[in-house]
Amino acid sequence: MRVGITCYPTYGGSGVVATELGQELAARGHDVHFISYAPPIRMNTADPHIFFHEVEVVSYPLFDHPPYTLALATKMLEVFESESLDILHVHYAIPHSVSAMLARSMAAPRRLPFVTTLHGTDITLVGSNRSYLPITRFSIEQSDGVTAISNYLLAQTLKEFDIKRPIDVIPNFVNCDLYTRTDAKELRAQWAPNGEPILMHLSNFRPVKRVPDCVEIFALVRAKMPAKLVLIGDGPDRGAAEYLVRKKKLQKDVFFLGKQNAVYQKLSAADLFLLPSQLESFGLAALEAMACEVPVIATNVGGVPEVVEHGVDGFLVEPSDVKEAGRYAIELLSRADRGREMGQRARINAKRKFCANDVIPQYERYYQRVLESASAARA
Ligand code: GMT
Repeated sequence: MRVGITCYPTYGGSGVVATELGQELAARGHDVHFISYAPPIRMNTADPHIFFHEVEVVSYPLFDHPPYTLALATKMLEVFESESLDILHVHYAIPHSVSAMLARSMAAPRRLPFVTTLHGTDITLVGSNRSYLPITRFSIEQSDGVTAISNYLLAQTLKEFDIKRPIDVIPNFVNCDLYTRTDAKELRAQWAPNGEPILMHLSNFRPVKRVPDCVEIFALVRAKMPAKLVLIGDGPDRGAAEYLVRKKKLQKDVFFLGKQNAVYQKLSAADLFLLPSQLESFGLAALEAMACEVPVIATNVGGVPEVVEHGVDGFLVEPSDVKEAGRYAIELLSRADRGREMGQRARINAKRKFCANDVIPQYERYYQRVLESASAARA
């Protein structure tokens, strides 16, 4: 199949999932054409089945906001024509599904079906804003196929958007061969030279992630035992987290790594992963940690309980309940095995439910279904 994929190429869950999906499809022999304003961060440029098409957004003094949605639609059409795409798959409804809808109309009577995958804030935060709700609902209704990454997000979409069309749940996934616990002795020695337990967090540091809560939780742990905190990622709340670290005089124990690639290598050094988000439709970072045998303390919100089972893979607490999270962290890290057994169970569950080898064929079958119904509709 020749698949066009559009996503946000920056650090963020939806872009990561889209890129990994493209990579997995390419590994199965499909030709994958990424269409975006920059190459996605985790894109493997060496794969001969992977191509990148840059959307050039022309500016003009009249434009306060250059119309990216239109330039993207034009590029989608161009790639469809030059590469004979079979299908377009857009990740994050806004504005990608609107561009795909325009490209499909421009391509007619030739067939350019498109699938929209909903990831979370495109429904729960941005899409439900009244400035975007009607057009988001319209583009979801008009998509040839729609998938959501968790049962929670499916229910939320049906409720908030009053959508009448079917939406399939295809969960996020992890490459279980890549995301596996590796020997991280060097990293451990660098961050925790005296064998201290390492707590870790990975996100885009947006307010919804509540990164300062990681520091609060860590401070409770640190008051009871020597420990280190490694924060991976960057974004609007990094300053607030750094300030809190200074205020609590934890500078020697907290490391800010900024944006990182190959996070599986770093995750393998962790004893515990923290995801104290206000809301998560899935919580991909928690899954990546689980695959690397790291138990997770996360908030009991959105789709997280579909990923992390309380008391099995880690623990779930209410948002902003840093005290409860701190108690669980201290309990886990005080165990004789420091949570290793829980981490091993976490990997077993991650593999059982969310392994790329099982999830990618679901996408392939879904594309096939969409292509068949699109040709049936035309006939
Ligand atoms: O919150 C983020 O990391 C950004 C956002 C995105 O679309 O880039 O993430 C959403 O999609 C991820 C991948 O499907 C999910 O794992 C996240 O839970 C979801 N974020 C929220 O719902 C807040």
